[in-house]
Parts: sequence; C-alpha cells; structure tokens
Amino acid sequence: MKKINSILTTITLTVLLAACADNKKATTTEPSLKEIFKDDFDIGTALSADQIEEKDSIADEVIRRNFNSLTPENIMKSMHIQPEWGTYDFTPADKLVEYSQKHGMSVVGHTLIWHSQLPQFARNITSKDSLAEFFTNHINTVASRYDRKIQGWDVVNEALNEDGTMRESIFYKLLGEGYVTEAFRLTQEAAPNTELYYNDYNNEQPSKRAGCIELIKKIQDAGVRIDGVGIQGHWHVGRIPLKEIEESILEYSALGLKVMITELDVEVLPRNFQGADVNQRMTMKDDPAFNPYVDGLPDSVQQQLADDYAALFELFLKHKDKITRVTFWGVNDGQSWLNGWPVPGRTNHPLLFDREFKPKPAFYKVIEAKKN
Ligand code: 9MR
Repeated sequence: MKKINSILTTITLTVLLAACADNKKATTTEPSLKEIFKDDFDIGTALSADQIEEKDSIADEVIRRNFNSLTPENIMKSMHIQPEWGTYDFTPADKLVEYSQKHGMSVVGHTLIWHSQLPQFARNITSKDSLAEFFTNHINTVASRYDRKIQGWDVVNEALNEDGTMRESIFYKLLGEGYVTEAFRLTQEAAPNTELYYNDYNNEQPSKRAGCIELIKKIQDAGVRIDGVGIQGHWHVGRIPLKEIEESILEYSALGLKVMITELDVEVLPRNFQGADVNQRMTMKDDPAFNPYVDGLPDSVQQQLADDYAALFELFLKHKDKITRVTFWGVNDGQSWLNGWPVPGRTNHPLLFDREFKPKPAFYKVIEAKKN
C-alpha cells in the first residue's frame, strides 16, 4: 500500500511539475509591455507591500518582464512612512528603491501630501502651527531621503473637488489654499533632483480640469517648479471619456508639463458614480446583481474591456510626445483595490493580467494598438 501511495505521489508531482513548466513557458514567450512601448513612454505598475518583498515569484516575474516604473501602492503614504510623530519607517521604501536599482527601473514616490491615509496623530491636529510643523518636517525628511533615488514625487494628491474648487481637507482648512504651492516649494528644496507632480482622479473632466489648471498656474506663477500632472485614470468599461482625456493631454501639456496616466484601471462592475474618492461608498451590499462576475468575465465584457484599453493606448500613442508614463494600478486583477471598493468583497477584473497572472484579451489588444 505504501509503495502504491509513493508511486501515486511521484506521478502527481511529475504531472504538476510538467503543468508548471508549461505555464512558465507560456508566460516567458509573451510580449513584454515595457519592450513594446520602449520608444513611447514608461510602463508602470503599483506594487503592494508583498510584491516589494518579492514574496510571490510569479508576480515578480510578471513585474520584471513588463514594467520599468514602480509606484508603491501604499507604503510611502504618510500613515505608513511616519506612523508616529517624528518616527519614520523607511524599511519598505528603501527595499523598493533597492529592488528598482537591481532591475533598472524607476520609482515614483506616492505621495507626500494627501488628506487620506494620514497617521492618526496628524488627523487629530487642530492647530495651524502643529499642522505646518508636521507638513514641513514630513516633506523635508521624506523627500530629501529619496532625492537621486527616485524619479519623481506625487507631491500633492487629490486636492480638488469635482467642480474644480479646493477640497476642504485638513490642509486646506488649517493652512489655507496656498498649501499646495508651499508643498511644491518645500519638496523642490528638499529634493532638487526629483521631478514634482500633481496627481488627481477625474481631472480630465472639464470642471475639475479647469480647477487643476488654475492650481498649476498658481504654482508656476509663484516661481515654484512643477514638472508633471498625473491623470489617475480610474475609468469604467464602456464609458471611457476619450474626448476629455485628449483635451486634457493637450491642455496640461500646453502648460509645459509632462503628462502621466498614473493609476490606470478599467472597472467592469456596476457603479453609480465616477471617480476614486476612497471615502465614497455604495450601500447595496448583499445583492448579487452588484457582483455579477464572480466566476469570470463573460466574453462580451471581456471584449469591451479589450476594446476600451485598445482605444486608450491608441490615444496615448497619438500623444506619445506629451505622455511620459502610463502606470497601471496593480499588477493583476486579484490585487486590485476595486475588489474592495466602493462595495467590499466583490470580484473585479480591471487590469491586463487575470488572477493567475495570465494576460487577458485586453493585454493583446494593447500590444496590437502599437502595431496598428
Ligand atoms: O490602492 C490603494 C488601496 O490599497 C488603499 O486601501 C487606498 C486607501 O486610501 O488607496 C488606494 O490607492 C489610491 C491612491 O493612493 C490614490 N488614488 C486613488 C487610489 C484608489 O483608491
């Protein structure tokens, strides 16, 4: 009996190993996104803490093969990098820099000043002086540490409302609207060799775009450096605002800025609003109608997703002289923040690689967009 068991185990292992080898072959013969677009723009991805630690070898292979720009999805946000007043945890960010250097990739720091994911102590601040102290120390300490080690910073993230007015964040309320320019001025001093970006979602939409342009002009008029603007690119299948995106690329570029698509994903699940405000939620929790693709995407949606990605990349290629980077917000569908927002526990499919890290039809359509 023991012998039979051992023979069975050997057979099973052999079959498994053969399957793995096949799988590996399939991925290593795929085209590489960063190679395909190497003369056009950088291709980036957001990395989770585990991916920075290289915990999953398949993820690691897909990352190294396809991307040349890395954005930390969370670990450089202030709640992680300065969890207590004056106490910094640089370990994961240092690891990311080391990883990027080892593989000849660049890093975009995300993000210095954002109203969300603030450390608890900062959320409790009520005086202007204390907030100004946190603001200045945080930028000086974090930005100077990574100067010459990273390519750029999302200096300020999501400072605007949908109508283009300033978001009433803790920074706006206590420091006044000049805080954005001040953040860029401090970062420019602390990190003179690092590019400085303003990053937001929906800033391709006309009203928010107008507010964004006004904000950028204020920074420029103050004689402070700003190098680029990030259009995050959290869009929805079948509803990609191509016209607004193109207008935005042209208008931002006319300000002398590099244009970047910084957090690209195309959501496929039902939603009743646009954008990426992490505080916004939908309430229809348990209705299966709001989680329709638990077992995979039907062909029609898969095709629409592929067509949408193709249209986006055709547009990006048309303006490749103005666009320096296209970053996806995650490596594969399983990692995407959209599985948990705005309704927790859904199965979303917004990226080019599926949960098994296999390229989806959208991946091949993106590659084809280059050939056309
Ligand atoms: O993808 C990030 C997710 O893991 C975090 O829980 C979330 C918390 O705020 O932030 C997500 O990333 C956001 C990014 O930093 C800024 N733009 C919107 C992104 C999606 O919420």
